[in-house]
Amino acid sequence: MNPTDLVTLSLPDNSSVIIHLHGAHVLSWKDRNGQERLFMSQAAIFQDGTPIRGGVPVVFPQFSGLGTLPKHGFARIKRWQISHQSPSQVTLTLADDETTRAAWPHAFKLNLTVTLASDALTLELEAHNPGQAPYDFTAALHTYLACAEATTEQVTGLQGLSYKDSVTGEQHQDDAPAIAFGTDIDRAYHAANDREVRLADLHITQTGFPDTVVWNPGPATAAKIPDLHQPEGWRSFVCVESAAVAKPVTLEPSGTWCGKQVIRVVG
Ligand code: TA6
Repeated sequence: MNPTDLVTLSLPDNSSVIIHLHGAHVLSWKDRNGQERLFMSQAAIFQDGTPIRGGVPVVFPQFSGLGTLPKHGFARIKRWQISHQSPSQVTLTLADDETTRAAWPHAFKLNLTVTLASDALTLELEAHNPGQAPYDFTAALHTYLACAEATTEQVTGLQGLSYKDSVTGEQHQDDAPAIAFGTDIDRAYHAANDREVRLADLHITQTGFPDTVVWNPGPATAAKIPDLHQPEGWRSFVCVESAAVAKPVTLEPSGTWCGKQVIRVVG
C-alpha cells in the first residue's frame, strides 16, 4: 500500500482512523484504548479496480448485482480526492468521469465526510446531482464491525421491523429480540432509521438511510469468498450497514441527498 494513498486522523486520546483514497474506504478505526473496531480481511486485495474486503466500502450508485452495474456499484473502486481536511475530519470527493458515464450515464458528485470523536466515528455520505435530469440510485455504508467470535455475538435493535431476506428472497417481519450468527444471514431491514442497533458495546445510529443491512456469511458462504481469509475470517465480523436499498433515492437536478452513520463505543 502506498502511504500517500492513506489519510490518517488521530486524537490526543489515542483514537485514530485510516482512510484509503481508493474508494474513500475507511480501513481502520481504533478507539482510545487502541482497540481496532473494524474488521479487515487478512486476504484483502489492495489494487485498482478491486473492492477491499473489510473496513467501510462505500456502495453507490447501485446496491444489488441485478442492474447493469457491478454489485455494489463503482464508488468503492474509484480513486477519490481529498477536498477538506482538519485534525479530526476529512471530506473525500468523487465526481462522474468518462468511465462512470460509460457505465451509468449520470452527473454526480459524492462527498464522504469522516469525523473522528472520542469513542465515536461518524460517516456522512452526500450525493449531489449537478446535471439536467433526475436519476435514481441506491447506496450504503457497508460497515464491517470487528468482533471476537460472531457466533457468540448478537445484533439487537431491529425487532418488529420487516426485512428482506436476501438469501431466500422472502419478506419477513422480525419478532426476535436479537439476530444470531453461524449461518448465512443477509437481511435488509426497512424503516430502520430511528433505531439504535447494538453489537456488543458498539451502538449504531443512522439518519437519511432508511434501511439497515445485517450481514455475516457463515462458514459455507464464506468459503466461496476468495478475499476473506479462510477458514475462520467470517467469525471476526458482522456487517451493520446503513443503506438506501428497498426504494431507490430519486435525485432531482441540483438536488442533494445525505445519509449518515454514527458508531459509538458505549461503556
Ligand atoms: O450487504 C450484504 C451483501 O450485499 C451480501 O449479499 C454479500 O454478498 C456482501 O454484501 C458482500 O458483497 P461483495 O460484493 O463485497 O462481495
